[in-house]
Order: sequence, then C-alpha cells, then structure tokens
Amino acid sequence: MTNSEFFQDSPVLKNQFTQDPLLSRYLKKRLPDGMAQEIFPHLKELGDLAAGPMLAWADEAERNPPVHVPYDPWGRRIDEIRVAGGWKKMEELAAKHGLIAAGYERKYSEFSRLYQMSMLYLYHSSSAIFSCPLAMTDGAARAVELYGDAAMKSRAFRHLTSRDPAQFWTSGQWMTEKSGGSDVSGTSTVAKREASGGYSLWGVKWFTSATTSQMAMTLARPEGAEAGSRGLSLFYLELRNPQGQLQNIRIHRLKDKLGTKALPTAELSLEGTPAQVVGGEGQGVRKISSLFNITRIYNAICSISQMRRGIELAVEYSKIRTAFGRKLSEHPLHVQTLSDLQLEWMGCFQLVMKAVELLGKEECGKASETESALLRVLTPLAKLYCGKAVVSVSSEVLECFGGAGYVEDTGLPKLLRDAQVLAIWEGTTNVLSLDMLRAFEKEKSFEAIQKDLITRLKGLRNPEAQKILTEALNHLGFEFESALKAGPEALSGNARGFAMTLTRIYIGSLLSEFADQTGDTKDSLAARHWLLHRNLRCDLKAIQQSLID
Ligand code: MFK
Repeated sequence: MTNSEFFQDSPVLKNQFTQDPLLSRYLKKRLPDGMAQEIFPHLKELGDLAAGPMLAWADEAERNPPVHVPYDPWGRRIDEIRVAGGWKKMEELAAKHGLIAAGYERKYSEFSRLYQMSMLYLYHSSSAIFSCPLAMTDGAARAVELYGDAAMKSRAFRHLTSRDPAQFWTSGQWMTEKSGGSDVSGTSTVAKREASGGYSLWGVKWFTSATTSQMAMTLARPEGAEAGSRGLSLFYLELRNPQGQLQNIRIHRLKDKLGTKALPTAELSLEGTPAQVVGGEGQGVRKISSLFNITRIYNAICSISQMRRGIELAVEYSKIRTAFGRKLSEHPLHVQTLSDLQLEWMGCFQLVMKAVELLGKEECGKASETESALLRVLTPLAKLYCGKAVVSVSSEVLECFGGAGYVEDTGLPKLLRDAQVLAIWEGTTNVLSLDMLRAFEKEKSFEAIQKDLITRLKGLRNPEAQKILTEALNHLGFEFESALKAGPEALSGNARGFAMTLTRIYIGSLLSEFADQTGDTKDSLAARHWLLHRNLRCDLKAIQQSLID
C-alpha cells in the first residue's frame, strides 16, 4: 500500500454509560440498595442517545448557529432568535428524560441529585451545550423553590420542572452588565414600582445566555434603594406576553463567542419589562447565589463530562493509530500521557460527586450543619478546580491526535473551545478563590472542611496515604495561619494557591477513601499516583513582590 492509499479511521464513541466503569462503580458504592438497579437502565438509555442521535443533533446545531433577526420583512422590530432543529431536540430530550425534574421530584430523596447529575454527566458532552440553559433553569427552580411566592411556584416552578416538552420552560440568568460579570455590585438596571404592585425594569444586560428562554431571573435596583450590592433585589420576568411578543425587551446582537456556538448569548436592553420581585426587596446577591451555586455545580459536572469525552476519544484513537511501527497504545510515553489525563479526571470526578451528594442531602433537609458548610465551600472549589482541569486536559487531548486535533472537521477543536468557557462562566478562578475565603469567613467552612478531612484521613487503611495527606494539611494550615496574620492582602493574594492546594488535598483524601472502599486496582493506583504526582504544597507568596512593570 502506498502512502496516498492510507486512510486513518476515526475513533467511534460507544454507549457513554457502559463505557464508563467509574460512574457505575461510584454509584453502586454510594446509592442505597436497589436504586442502582432501578436507575441503571435509564442511564444506559441516555448513554446510547449520547453516543448516537444526540451527536447528529449537536453537529447540526453547531453548523447552524443561532441567528438574530431584528426586523420582519416590513420593518417591524421583532428580535427573533432562530435556532437549529438539533438545538430544539436537545431541549425536548432534556424535558422527557427529566433532566431538571428528577432533581425536584426527589423520588430518591437525598440521592435524587446523584441520579440527576449522572444524567447531566452523560448528556452534556453530546448536547452542544444545551446544558447551559439547563443549568440556569435548575438554578431558577431552586431560587423559586426557596424564595418564590405561591403564584411563582404554581407557574414558573411547575414549568421549569415539567417532563412534558410542551410545558417545559428554560430560564435565563441575567446577572452580567457592561460594568462586569464578576463585580455585580455596580448593577445599574433600575426597578420602578408600578401601581399594579409589580415592577418595570430598565437597563442593559450584557451576557444573556439562552435568550430563547421563556423566563429569566435577574438583578435590579429598586428606585431609591442604596448603592452597592445590598441595594439589589432579585427579579423574575417572563420574556414574552401571551401573544408571543417580547415584553419591552430589545435584543441588540448575539455574541460572537470562542465556542458554545449553538448557544444563543445576547446583549439586550430592558425597556420597561414587567417583573416581580422574588422574596421581597433586598439581599439580591444572597438570593441569586442560590441560583449560581447550582449553576456552579453544573459547570463542574460539565467539566468532568467533557474531560471524560476527550479522554475516551484519545484512548480509542490510540488503539487504532499506528506510528513508528506500533499502535499509539503500545508506546509507553503515550500511555503515560493518557494515564495522567485519566488521573486528573478521576480526581475531579470524586470531588464533584461529593459536592453533588451533599447538595442532595441539603435540599432534603438531611445535611448536618457541618455538611452544609462543607457544601458551601466545595461548590466554588469544584467549579474552579475542574474548570481549569478541563482546559488543560482538552488541550492535551487535541495533542494526542497530532495535526488532526487542530482540524475543525474532526470535531476535536470544539472540545478545547468549549472547555475554555467553563473556567470563565459562573465565576472565574480568582473570583471563586475569593468565594472560598468568603465561605471561610461567613459560614465556618474552613472548620467544616478541616473536620471532614481529619475524619476521613483517620479512617484510611493506607498509613502512607494518611501520612502524606496529614502532613500536607498541616503545612497548608500553617501557611494559611501565616497569611491570616500577615493581613487581608496576603490572604486574598494567595487565595488561588490555597484553593488549588486544598482541593488537591481533598481529592487525595477522596481517592484514597474510594480505593479502600472498592479494593479495585485502578482506584488504588489512582490514589497512589495522585499523592505522589500532584503538588500538595502551597508556600505563601510575598504578594508585594510583583513582576509586573
Ligand atoms: C456556558 C456558556 C456561557 C456563554 C458565555 C458566558 C460568558 C461569561 C458571562 C458571564 O459574565 S458569567 C459571570 C457570572 N457571574 C458570577 O458568577 C458572579 C461572580 N461574582 C461573584 O461571585 C462575586 O463574588 C459576588 C457577585 C458574589 C460578589 O458580590 P458582593 O455583593 O460584592 O459580595 P458580598 O457582599 O460578599 O455578598 C453579598 C451576600 O451574598 C452575602 O450575604 P449577606 O448579605 O447575608 O452577608 C454573601 O455571604 C452572599 N454570598 C455571596 N456569594 C455567595 C453567597 N452566599 C452563598 N453562596 C455564595 N457563593
């Protein structure tokens, strides 16, 4: 055969559930008797969809990105956003399979979230990022559940958690304005009180993803309210009136983003949009945090899902691609590269699933005070750690394919583009590191994570793991105390280092515990490699020594 007759086969995805032994191993350990057998057939069905029809829908949605049509042929302003058929299929499938509903029906009590997030984990990487509207929808359902009045519960909540595609609503979360996505205290949207008892909203929202949603949750400042975040309130609005017209909303344009090409993200103005306040005026940031703490968990699930997808493709490719006389899977260096990616994903998986487990408990009133404080800090940690990991894993995955990884029609570059948003969306790494400090300061989360770690480490069977992790924790505690003494700038200036190191220690403890529980060789290897090859130390940096000119 000549060189020109050679054609490389592409890797083929198989059932996304059965191909992922860690997911089933994990669920079997964590779920009560009988539940795994009950939900596995459904996860298998989703695993088939994710490796089959969803891929074609996603492809179609990506190739036909949303279009903003500002005017009808006769010049009337319509601000329509047209989306692809594949995108609509994703929504239909999500509703039918209860991707939101399962989290709120709570059929499996505190384990319902584990079930729901396992579905999301299978769904996300084949969904063309329909997982983003789902994240905001879930967050909105939680905010309405916590703070909404009876009318909101009987209307919005019912639609958001419906399994009927004709009834199902998605929600936007419109928090970001031109002045910033991180510092929302400067929100300039004004809420005018109306005679009806409701409000009308006036302002510009700069990133509104899923602008085709039926409703949105947003922040605005009631007239006369104080400046800063304390004066903000949380509002609920419906985008269209019963006749289907936008309710005083002007869409300016769709964002031209690096990735997430099928997802419509718009800039828009609220020009007297009718809205209702959620949970009374004030404490808007605290209230919307119930929403973004959910979307941050989604973000972390999407990260582990995407890591898994990339690794699976790279592993499959390594079995069919020959170079230097043998398959890539037979080259020790390549195998080591793949193993390190697998390790990163396995660690992240444990971390995120732990947060999901706690979320389920908290929502069912079964979390202790310590567990709630632990969830509070694991949420930003899971989001920030996995958001970074998915970018580096995806980059390495592309490299595993050589030049093919850099060519658009292989579908591989999309993995990297879509990974980058996960580090940004719902709070950047630095903002979330500071959120960890906020949780330490306000919610006793430092004590909670320390207590949880010490208990887990005591229970480990492997004395070497116990020793390494205890020393790492003590060292981190010492450095943290030193930063506290050095003052707030030293503490915040080192927040990212502390967050990353604490997360790596925490993951090390989870991997070690899981290895003890399963006795599986792969789990033991992963725990051992994590402790030996991940940096569990963080030395306090003198933050006044900047290299910036
Ligand atoms: C998927 C594709 C996407 C497509 C492209 C999208 C591109 C990206 C577009 C974006 O812009 S995404 C940006 C999303 N933005 C965020 O996620 C917000 C990030 N910023 C933060 O998280 C800030 O830290 C925060 C807005 C919370 C700072 O606000 P404040 O008001 O200056 O904080 P403050 O005063 O510490 O907290 C106010 C209250 O909220 C406090 O409660 P109290 O009033 O009772 O004291 C806090 O304890 C509470 N709080 C804050 N964060 C919390 C929280 N409570 C629970 N959990 C949290 N995480």
